[in-house]
Amino acid sequence: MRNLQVAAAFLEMAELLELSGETGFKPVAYRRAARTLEHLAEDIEQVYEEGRLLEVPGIGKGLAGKVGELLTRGTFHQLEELRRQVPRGLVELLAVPGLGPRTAAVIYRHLGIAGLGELERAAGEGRLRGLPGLGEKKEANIRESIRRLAQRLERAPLAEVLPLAQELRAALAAHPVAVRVEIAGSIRRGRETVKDIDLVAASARPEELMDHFATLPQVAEVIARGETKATVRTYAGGQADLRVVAPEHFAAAWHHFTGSAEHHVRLRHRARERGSVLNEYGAFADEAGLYESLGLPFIPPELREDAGEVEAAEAGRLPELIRREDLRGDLHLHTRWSDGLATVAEMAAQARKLGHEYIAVADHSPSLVVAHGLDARALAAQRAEIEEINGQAGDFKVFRGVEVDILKDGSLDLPDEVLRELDVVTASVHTRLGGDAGTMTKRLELAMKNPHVDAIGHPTGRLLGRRDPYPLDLERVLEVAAETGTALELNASPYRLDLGWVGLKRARESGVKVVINSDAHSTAGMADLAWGINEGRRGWLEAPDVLNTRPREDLERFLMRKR
Ligand code: DGT
Ligand code: CA
Ligand code: ZN
Repeated sequence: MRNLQVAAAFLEMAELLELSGETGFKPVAYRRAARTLEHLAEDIEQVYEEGRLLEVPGIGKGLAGKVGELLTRGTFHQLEELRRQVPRGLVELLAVPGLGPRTAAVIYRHLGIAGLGELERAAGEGRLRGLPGLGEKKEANIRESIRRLAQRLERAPLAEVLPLAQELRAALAAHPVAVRVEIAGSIRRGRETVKDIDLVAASARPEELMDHFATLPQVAEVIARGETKATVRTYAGGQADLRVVAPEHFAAAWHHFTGSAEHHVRLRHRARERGSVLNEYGAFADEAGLYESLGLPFIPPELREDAGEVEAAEAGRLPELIRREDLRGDLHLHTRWSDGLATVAEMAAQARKLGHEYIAVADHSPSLVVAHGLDARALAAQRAEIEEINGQAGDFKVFRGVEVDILKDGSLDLPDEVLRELDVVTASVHTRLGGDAGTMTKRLELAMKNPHVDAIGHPTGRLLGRRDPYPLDLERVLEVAAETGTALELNASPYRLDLGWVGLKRARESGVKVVINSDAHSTAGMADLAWGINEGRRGWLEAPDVLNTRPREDLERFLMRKR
């Protein structure tokens, strides 16, 4: 978590330097350090505490000092200085995909434009073309990017917001007048995208806590402030709300601001039927007490979506939700053989550190040329490497697998003789995503009917905030998955979370097995499984619904069934 935050601060620094006209090596150095940190498997905080910062590639004395300042203060001096100097509207322009700091600086210098609204107008009026480095085409691209950005700015992926929310929570909780501070809203419910950060605090002195909130280094501006509520804009770009309540009302308020609004409607209805009322001013020791007052067991936040959880609670049939500790392995990992950054051995070593009992290497197949897909010969060569690792791995096992492309007619990108030899075959669609529901469903159906395919990777192809799922008859897919004994992947990349929670819930109800995979392309990416667990919980999954909670022999039996 901290690694990504330090990386983000360095990226911001590089951008601010370029916006302020700096062209030398400095921005490059910050960027390089940021990239290193993004892929660093070790926790930077630990590296810092052990005094080993200078061993990290790309981090010299100067940057090491800044890492130290970031880890202890959450910011560093030069960054604060530049944030003051560079106009905010200019920074805002960088949110436009494809618009870099150099171009933004040019637009600012020539047209005095600092702000998305102004940029949109200028692009619409054709005033950008003709500026140094800007033509008609680039102007059109900027117009299109602004349009897409407007949609995306509304909701950000959870993974981009949660670390900041945790930081704000901790900073508030550290203040002497705070009795308790917690994250609420969609973040607490683990929704895959969120609109803003909701924080609830218990304190007898709300004014002081809100003063503290307003001056946190992460806070750029106070948007609104009342007696017990403050809304701020953070440097990351989003908003954060803080509500402060008296300690005796904390549990009720935390529950209220956790939502969802739909879940609350159901609860209020139930309260009325039982002759009581439910609002944020109730006095409960904790949330369990609140549910108990309604004659219900505690309902975990991930389930509070009015998706049947109140009925299930009433009937004593709430699921026992899967936890991260339940996972014993990860069956979709890319290595340097295709487009991954680490070797098989490095991925295996990291997996053992994470406590896994097994992994499957699943590099791409030949038709995915951009990702250096593997043909039969490359797979055979990889086999030798994997067998050597397994020879020295004791109880740990590396399964041989592939992420084979589902081609346009539903056939697979590798012949059956090749697939038969592998332990785990995950079949995914990566190209020709534009088909109609009939076509796309048929492609998945045919892939599942192949006797060697164990799972379908990222079944709907969605990329959160960037690409819609392709149209699919999910009920038909579930039917064939159940018939053929094919598992569906819950791809744990925080930008996919595919299959999503609504589909997962249906998969479970249909008796279809799910496999939660990181789809990691680096050792650091293997930690993404946590996002998958979060989505799985929202999808009501229990450990037995998920293939990779099984002990190895048990998993091997499942994998053998289909070939
Ligand atoms: P978001 O922000 O769109 O990702 O989703 P939420 O659920 O965090 O929504 P938000 O931030 O508007 O409100 C946080 C919680 O506060 C929400 O889940 C329930 C409660 N809440 C807010 N506004 C209302 C309302 O008008 N009626 C009810 N019943 N509850 C509300
Ligand atoms: Ca919210
Ligand atoms: Zn894939």
